[in-house]
Amino acid sequence: HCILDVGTAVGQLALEMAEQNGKDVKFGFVPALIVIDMQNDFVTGSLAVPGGETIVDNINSLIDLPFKVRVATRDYHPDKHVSFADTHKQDVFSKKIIYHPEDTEKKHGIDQVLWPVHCVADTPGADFVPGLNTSRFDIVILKGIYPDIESYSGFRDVWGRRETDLPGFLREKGITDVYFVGLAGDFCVKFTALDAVDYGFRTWVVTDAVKSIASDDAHFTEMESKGIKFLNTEDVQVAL
Ligand code: VGL
Ligand code: ZN
Repeated sequence: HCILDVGTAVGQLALEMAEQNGKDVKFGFVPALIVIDMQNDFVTGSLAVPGGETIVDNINSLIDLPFKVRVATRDYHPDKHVSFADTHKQDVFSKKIIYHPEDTEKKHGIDQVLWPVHCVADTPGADFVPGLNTSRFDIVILKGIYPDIESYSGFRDVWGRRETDLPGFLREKGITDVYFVGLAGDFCVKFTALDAVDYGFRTWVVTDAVKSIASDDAHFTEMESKGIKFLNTEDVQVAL
């Protein structure tokens, strides 16, 4: 199953992407669905993404398509996580320079956006949203699990130092194409999708199964400039 049909618009796009990538052309078509952070806190909780509940149906219908694997990520933080404003006693949505906990010299500081407390391990806010069909996930990747390290991407932390099990899992399954859905389009979806390109996968974002915290426009342009392609749920149904 899952032979790429170059006669379709989506098939043509995949060919274009393969050509753009040059050295990294992947033959065949072995698609994975990656469902990002469909958790209570991002839908109805402390960091609710506008319209988050409206994408559950599209995601469920995608889950039933013949993907080789279905992956879910969960944001899963200890209760004094570095990304929480409360941890630093500052206002939410401000920034702080953070340094990697293992560095002795403080020279690799990066901006850390400070968020409300969200997706604390073992709390209902970190659970999958009700109504999401979780029964077919082949693997669930937890991220942001270390107190001092932020992780927007499902592949690795913001420092790029420690990988999750996701890269190895996708390689082991022979995946060529990854399709992203979930929350939030301008954070975890974007950073995981950008990493997917770096890891050599043809990368697709299903726009009617993604919602963002702020406006999509700038973020989608950034993704597009890295070779990520956009389509909607119906296009994926045709492609698969
Ligand atoms: C996310 C902000 C903080 C996300 C996670 O899933 O997009 N956003 N942690
Ligand atoms: Zn988080």
